[in-house]
Amino acid sequence: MDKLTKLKSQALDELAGAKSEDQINQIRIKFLGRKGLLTGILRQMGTLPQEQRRATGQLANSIKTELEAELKLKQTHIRLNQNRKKTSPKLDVTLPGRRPALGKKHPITQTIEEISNIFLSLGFQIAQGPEVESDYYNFEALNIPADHPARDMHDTFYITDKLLLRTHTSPVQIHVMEKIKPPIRIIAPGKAYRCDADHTHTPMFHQVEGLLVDDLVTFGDLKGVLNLFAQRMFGADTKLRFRPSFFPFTEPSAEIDIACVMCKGEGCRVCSRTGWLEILGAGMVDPAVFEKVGYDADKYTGFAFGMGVERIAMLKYGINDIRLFFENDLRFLAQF
Ligand code: 2NM
Repeated sequence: MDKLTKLKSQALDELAGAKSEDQINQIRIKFLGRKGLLTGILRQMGTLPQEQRRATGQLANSIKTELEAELKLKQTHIRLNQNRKKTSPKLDVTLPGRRPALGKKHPITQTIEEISNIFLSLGFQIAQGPEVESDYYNFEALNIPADHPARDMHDTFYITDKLLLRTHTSPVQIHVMEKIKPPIRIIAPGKAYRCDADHTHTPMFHQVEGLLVDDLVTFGDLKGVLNLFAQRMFGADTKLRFRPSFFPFTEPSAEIDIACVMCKGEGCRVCSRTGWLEILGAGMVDPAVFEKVGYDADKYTGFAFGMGVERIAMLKYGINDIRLFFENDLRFLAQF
């Protein structure tokens, strides 16, 4: 029995030092194999005196069971370790980190900022106002009385009979003129709403409107400012065309075209074979508007203009459907 206990601790010692499956197998063979040390002792049981056989046999068997279990456990550990080494990648701390995918500004936001920066560089300031307006600020103060035919053009979203979603950002200019005296140089970028929807109209769209009021402001000043704007926005060789038009809030009024960005004035599908694309409406502020805000119409003159941001972006980037701006398809947005 003494020999058995020693054999057991010898086996466990050797097992503790084993580093590979191969070594474990060697130990298994050495102690439990057909010619193994423990097997040898079990074979000699018959030579023991009758009274010692039972206890010795029990001890030998329990040691055999224990060793088998220890061998198996050690083998499992070694296998786990090998797998870990195989699957865990080597860490190269000198590699650059993974760059996160960066988002960017929506093309309409980019266009608003581009337009705004041009006017900011000319000394205009940015003005903002509410999107829910009263009938007075959206229409009445802009010389569009209740029975005026221009109201039909606006496809207004009414909230109550006096409250509405602004159909243009012009009411912002009225708020500013009520608050401060000339000289005024502002632009009002923002959302406008009209009940209209097709490939060139969405119920919500963006505008940038501008207003400059001072003494001795002329239509020539308007032409100079808009020329400079168009050349910064569409390129230094951009030519403008002023066509007579009508707005209730300006007199005289004009619609302004640039030579078609697609065909350079040759005539194509984009410009309906005219060679021109409308980008702006503008004019000299009607004295009736000045009277509404309490400006002396004999003392001051001013010009105002307005443009649709989606329209500008569509012309600049050659986009044929305004709805692309509102679908938020990353395949479209990621191109800007
Ligand atoms: C346009 C065209 C022409 C305009 C006029 C005013 C105001 F408030 F000063 F009278 N703001 N914006 C204006 C003038 C807007 O958009 C096509």
